[in-house]
Amino acid sequence: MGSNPMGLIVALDSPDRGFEDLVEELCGIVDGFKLGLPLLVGRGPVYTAALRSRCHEGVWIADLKLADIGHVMKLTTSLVVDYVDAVIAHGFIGVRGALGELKEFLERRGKKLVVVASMSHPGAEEVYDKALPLILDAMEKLGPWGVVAPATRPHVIESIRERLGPRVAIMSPGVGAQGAEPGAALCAGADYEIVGRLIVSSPDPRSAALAIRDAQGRRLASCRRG
Ligand code: OMP
Repeated sequence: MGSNPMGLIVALDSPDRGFEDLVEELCGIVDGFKLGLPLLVGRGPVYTAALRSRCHEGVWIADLKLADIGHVMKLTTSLVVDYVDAVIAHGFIGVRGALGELKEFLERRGKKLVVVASMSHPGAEEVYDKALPLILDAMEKLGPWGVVAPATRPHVIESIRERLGPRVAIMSPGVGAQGAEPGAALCAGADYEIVGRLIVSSPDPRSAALAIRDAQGRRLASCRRG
């Protein structure tokens, strides 16, 4: 990874609003869209196809946050796999009979697996961060296309990058509404920042996305100088 040092992925979570116009507006400005569980459950997986018809660019990710046995994760994933490029699962469930089966299922369909290595909320320090060495052992074995790591705790991103090397795509949520500043996760080694409310709740989402891109560029320039 690292080909696009300023990746920006927009999180679409709310089931209560139509995102068609927003997707069209942001198409080409951002690097992809992540569809959250409330949206996928509320609107149905096929809604993804309606959104994609508005933008054929970027990476489209189903954020199912899977945490189950392989058999059930494959059943869940099969509902949405044709409409997206990648699917997110939790990392603590392990490889055998779970993430390993899911990765094989996705790869047979030409799709990518993204695994949560740690999370952006404060409670992630209670369990997820403590389990990080074990989760990274599992990630080394598994070799997912991407991992999710918190923009709110850049040192976690740094340790993941150091351990898993340059090839894995690191995607970092927690920018804006959860307190991290645009560009901070990129400076720590992430490839993409995932941004929801700061963009989708803005009265002018296009300007908000462009402002975030500017801020990412400024932050990256300064951390690279330093
Ligand atoms: P905002 O806080 O509105 O920017 O949204 C953050 C998005 O990232 C939501 O779609 C969350 O589900 C997602 N997310 C986190 O906030 N924290 C995590 O640790 C992991 C995710 C995720 O997997 O995307």
